[in-house]
Amino acid sequence: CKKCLDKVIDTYPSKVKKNRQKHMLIKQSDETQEIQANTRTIPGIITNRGCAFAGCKGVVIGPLRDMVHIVHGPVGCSYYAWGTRRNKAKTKGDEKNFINYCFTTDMQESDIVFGGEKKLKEAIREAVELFNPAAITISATCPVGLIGDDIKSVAAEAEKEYGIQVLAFDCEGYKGVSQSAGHHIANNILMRDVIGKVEKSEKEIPKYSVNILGEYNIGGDGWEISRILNKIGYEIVSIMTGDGTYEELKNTHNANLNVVQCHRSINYISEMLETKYGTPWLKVNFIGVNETIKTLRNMAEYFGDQELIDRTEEVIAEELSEIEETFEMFKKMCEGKTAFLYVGGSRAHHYQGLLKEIGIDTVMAGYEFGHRDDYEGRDVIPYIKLDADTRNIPDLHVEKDEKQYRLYLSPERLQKLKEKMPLGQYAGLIKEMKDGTMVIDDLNHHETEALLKAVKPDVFCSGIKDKFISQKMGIFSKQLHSYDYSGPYAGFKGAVIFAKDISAGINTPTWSYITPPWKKEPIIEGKINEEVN
Ligand code: CFM
Ligand code: HCA
Repeated sequence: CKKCLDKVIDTYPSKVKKNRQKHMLIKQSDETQEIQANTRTIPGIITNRGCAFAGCKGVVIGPLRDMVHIVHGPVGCSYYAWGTRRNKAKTKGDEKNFINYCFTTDMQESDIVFGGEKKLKEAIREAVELFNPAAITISATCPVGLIGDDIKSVAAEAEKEYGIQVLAFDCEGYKGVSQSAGHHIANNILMRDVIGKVEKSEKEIPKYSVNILGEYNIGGDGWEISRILNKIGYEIVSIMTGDGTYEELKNTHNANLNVVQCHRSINYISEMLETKYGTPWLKVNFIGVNETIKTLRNMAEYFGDQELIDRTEEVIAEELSEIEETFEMFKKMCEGKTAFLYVGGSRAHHYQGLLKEIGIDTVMAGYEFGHRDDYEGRDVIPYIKLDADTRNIPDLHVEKDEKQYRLYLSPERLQKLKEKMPLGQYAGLIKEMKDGTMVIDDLNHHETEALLKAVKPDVFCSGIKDKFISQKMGIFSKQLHSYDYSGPYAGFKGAVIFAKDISAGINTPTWSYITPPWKKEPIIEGKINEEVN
């Protein structure tokens, strides 16, 4: 509520208050609302954001399982990026899978002083000799950019020497204002150097061929989505990048539709694929029963064949009949509760429908690093002012590939469909929120604590950095990044697992044994001194 928000920011020095105000709003559908996003966090504020390295290596390229991903930097960055996102991967046949490993140059002080290129060359040699991977990536961490190691030349030399692709990512942590910069860097290199490498004739491309973009197989979500799509009759060419492979990635342009789950992390590639190869992209959401059904129906309508449409309905009916009873039971246990959602750049939107289905209202939602289009919809893109941090990560310019450009649908049919479904479009988080609910960008720890105290939602859906703040206050917290080691949450069966986990978390008697700090301590109210200019 407005009063809560005012109270939260009232304790700030005036400059900070002015800044933070622009990152918050109370939804009002009779107004066009604007939010400030993708700008620098004020130094000193405890943010949940990560860095460009996390977005590039940790999020986008890390899940590709048949490549060796070398982290060039101190061991801490490597350790941090080691399997922590729970992006699952399985070996199929004799394919390679290095997902359980952590490869690092383990830079020491002497490497920082004298340069780390020699160590990097050595690491590539070792990786090739020991693992013989399909390709190698090198991700730069902060010190690499600061000392000026030339990872691109090392990669180019290694490519010649070993005859495999070695991709260099200049994703030093300090680039941009968050993980988001790393997504962009990763998208550019994958598009420029990997996608498009396999030429196929039209006849070789299966009719119902799709790519799943922005799905990282956290807790097995990608597997559950693939199971449903395969059951209907779709062929998945490439999944980007959860349990994905270098070999599949090269083929990404050989599909008839791209479906985009996480818009934030992959919209650069989805746009470039359309420009270069003519493949349209459809914004989908496999989180929640209704959203999954809507997605499946949109996909079937895109292809337009009655047989596929009928098969889609058959699968929906079958899947629904398997979950309905259990789902209903959990709903009864959650009905009437409220939630806060604070996650990276898409889940704070994607989970609102699923929560609603089990009777939970979202009263506050926000992204760590979403851009204005993730909040307000892609229509605002032309009006977004780019600051220096964003301009630092250049857009990759692509043009129509005369040889491989194909239109599956006529431009007229595509235009018609665009009026019915989010093809090349995303309406953003704010649109679906109820009037009076709060939207907050880059929510920090002070604001988290103050708002939890003021609003006391029944569940706080967030990540590891703030989970325990909430639980020590007696408010159940569900991690929407790692799923608290549960999942999958996608699709029909995933919705039931989610409902079960939320219902257990809300209804456990644990919370009544916790006395929140505000019940036993006097609260010191105060104001931080204004800065002296
Ligand atoms: Fe996309 Fe993601 Fe997310 Fe993201 Fe992330 Fe993630 Fe996330 Mo953690 S790609 S934006 S950078 S859906 S790692 S799998 S959970 S913050 S909301
Ligand atoms: C990242 C990864 C992360 C962190 C999750 C969390 C993930 O931001 O680099 O803070 O709980 O999903 O693993 O978003």
